[in-house]
Parts: sequence; structure tokens; C-alpha cells
Amino acid sequence: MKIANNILNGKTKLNHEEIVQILGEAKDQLRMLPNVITTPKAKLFYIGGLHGDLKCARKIANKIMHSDYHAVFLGDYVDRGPAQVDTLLHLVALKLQIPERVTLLRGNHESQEVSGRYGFHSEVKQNYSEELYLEFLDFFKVIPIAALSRSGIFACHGGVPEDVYSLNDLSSINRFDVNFPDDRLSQLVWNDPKEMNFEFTFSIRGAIARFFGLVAFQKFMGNLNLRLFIRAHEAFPEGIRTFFDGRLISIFSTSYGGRITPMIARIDSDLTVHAVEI
Ligand SMILES: [Mn+2]
Repeated sequence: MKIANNILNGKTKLNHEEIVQILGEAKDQLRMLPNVITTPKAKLFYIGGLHGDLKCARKIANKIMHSDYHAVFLGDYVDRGPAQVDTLLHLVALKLQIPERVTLLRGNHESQEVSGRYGFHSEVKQNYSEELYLEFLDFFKVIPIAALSRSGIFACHGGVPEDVYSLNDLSSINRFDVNFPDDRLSQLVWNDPKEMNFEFTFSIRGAIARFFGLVAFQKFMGNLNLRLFIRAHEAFPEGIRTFFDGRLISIFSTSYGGRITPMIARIDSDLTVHAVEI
């Protein structure tokens, strides 16, 4: 906990032993959690991909700590950005400091096949070691995959997967793998919405992902009795975009070096949704 506190007070560039220790504490916590986390009814923040943007991660962590809101991070903490290890550890520290008010979910980048190719592996190898990269992969394995608020707000990184008809279909998946061998889990972190009247179609991202249309969305919302769907995964210049008559909200929370307006979504006690610039 001392390390977590130091990180939240600005400490970066931790040494190998400190990182192993804080990841160990976080793993012990996350491993025990179900696939789908139950979050409060309202007073929620939803945070999109951070991709190594420590500046945004710090601003968001401060905002959360000085509030009484529960924060759901939608994954993609690593790859691409300038400070991937420090960004990830900042969120891990926040989770350890106020566990009851922070939910960390897994993005498609929290896997070996993606983080091995898009920057995280290189950053860890350059500044630390291959051995430490394996510790991070071991941490990725235990991160939960979705969150459901008591008011019916579903959150995950990507979107509606094929062949999921109930909460139990998600709860029963074995998530503990460095990649996503289960196709439903893989689609949950890879799929994208498309504002069209179809169920599923092939994606420009390749065979791993699908586009889900209005038909799939309505079935999923009905089957799970949901009010709202919040996801990340796509970078829109305005940082936030709504689909399907405002029932799906897509958010992105890194500036990508100024190309994007980083946003988070805030749900107040009256269940109104607000886009908040970071
Ligand atoms: Mn993603």
C-alpha cells in the first residue's frame, strides 16, 4: 500500500522489485473477482482507453479520488503511448488505494498477442526485462471483463459478442489466459458498433472481430434487461460518440498527442449521462 500511495503522489519509474510487489497485491485482489463486476446504481465514471497517457491517467485519478463516484476503466491501458508502464501502475495503485470505488476491466491490448506487437513489450524490455513482461502478462490474465451497474448499465471494452444470451454466458467463461481463446470473450473486447439494421458482419479489423448492428444490440439489451451500454476501443476525434438512439456510448480518454479530445462519461444519481472533458 505504501508503493500505491507513492505512485498516486507522483512516483514513476519504479524498480523491478516494487513492480513485482504491487502487481502481486493487485493480482491477489483481481483474481478473486467474478468476470462481470457489479457496480453501484449511479454516480459512476466510465473511462476509455488510456494507451500510456500518464497525464490523462493522473487527471482522471485525481478527479475520482476527490469525488464519491465509482470509476469503471474500460481497458487499453498499454501500447502506443509514451508512458505505458507508469500509466498502468497508476491505475493499479488507484485500485489498491480505493478498491471499493474502482473497477478495472480488460481491453484487447491487455493480451500477449497485442501488447507483444504494439509497444508495451518493447517498453518493458527496454527499461526492465523479459521476465518483468511475463509478470505483466500474468496480471492481464486476472483482469475482469465486464461491469454491470444495479441500474442496468453494461460496460465492456469492445461490444456485443455473438452467442451470448445471458449474464451467465459471460460469467461462466474462463478468462484466465494471456490471450482470448474463447471467441465470446475475444469479441467482447474486439467488436465495434455499426449504426445499421443487421445483426453481425465482418469487421475491417479482420477475422478476430465483428461489427454488431442494431439487431444484435437490441437482442443483447433485451436478453440482459439493460438500460445503457458503455464501451471504448475506438478513437473518435470528439472523444465520445453515441449510437442506437443514445443507448450505446463509446468513449476514448487519451489525447493521442493532441489529435483527440479525451473524454469520460459521468452518470449522476438521476441516471443522466454527461460527457466530461478531462
Ligand atoms: Mn481496444
